[in-house]
Amino acid sequence: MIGAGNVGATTVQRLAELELGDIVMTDVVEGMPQGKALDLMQAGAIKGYDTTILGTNNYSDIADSDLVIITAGIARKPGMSREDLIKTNSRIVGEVSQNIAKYAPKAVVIIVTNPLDIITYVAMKATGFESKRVFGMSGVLDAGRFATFIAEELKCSRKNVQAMVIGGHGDLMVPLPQYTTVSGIPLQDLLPEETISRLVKRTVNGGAEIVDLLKQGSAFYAPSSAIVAMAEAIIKDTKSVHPACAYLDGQYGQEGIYFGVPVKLGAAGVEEIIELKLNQEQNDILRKSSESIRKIISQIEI
Ligand code: TXD
Repeated sequence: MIGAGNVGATTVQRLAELELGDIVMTDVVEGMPQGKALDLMQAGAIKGYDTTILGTNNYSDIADSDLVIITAGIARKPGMSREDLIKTNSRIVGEVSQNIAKYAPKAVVIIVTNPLDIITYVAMKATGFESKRVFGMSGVLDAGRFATFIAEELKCSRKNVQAMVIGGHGDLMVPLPQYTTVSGIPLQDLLPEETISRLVKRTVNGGAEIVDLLKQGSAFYAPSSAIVAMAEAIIKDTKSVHPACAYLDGQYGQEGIYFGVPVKLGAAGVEEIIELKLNQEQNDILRKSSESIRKIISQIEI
């Protein structure tokens, strides 16, 4: 785990509890990953897990990792433009990626740092890894938010809802009601169109709703659960289907950019990209989203 902040440390906690493998957690802040790792090891004595967790400030400790998750970066601060954030986080993740290539050249890499669609591209270029081994987390989180709002509206179990959200991570995400079901029942048979579009809007605004409430920082409980769902698919080679920020090579009419699409995840990373039929409005948002991503990546230096 690169970055031991809110998302990084919470993900490590969840992974440790599942005993999926030994974990190394790094950060630039001295002592902090070491302190959190010690705390998490001691939790194992009480909670009952034997996962080894090493906190460190040295990249060399990630040697030969099978899976690397990048949550390192800074959040946007008041007065900072989106471009400034792109510059800073591209620089951080560019450096992290070079170290992954050096010390863990066979790893599958999951990117979490925002702006996700851009930073995932930076990581793919900077590691030099084949694109199926470098991808981002956002769709699982966004689908989890959509599922929560649907379950609340229907007063049913969240566990029954299977939601699908694709597109960019941000204003241009595309929740897909026609590919969302409740125990196999199409969502559109259960809720009127106006209600569904209200829930879609709340999903698109889902991250901002939490930022506004927290006043400081952003969501990390649901994001860490989403990362674990993807990590588990890779570690156990389950071939689970999840939305992920994946490199498109002609799929969805796009080439050379990353954005959210349904994929099959296994030990090799993104083992297949699944193409869905979309309606006109959804296709239009995807086109807009891809144009804005393409414009930004054409301007950044890697
Ligand atoms: O859906 C998604 N993809 C997201 C993305 C959901 C939630 C959070 N999302 C993004 O993840 C968020 O916008 C941030 O870009 C990252 C991490 O979020 P988090 O909430 O964990 O941020 P923190 O708590 O500020 O943690 C970031 C840590 C912090 O401890 C820094 O010291 C560290 O990153 N950091 C570094 N670690 C290692 N190496 C370098 N160079 C470095 N720079 C900063």
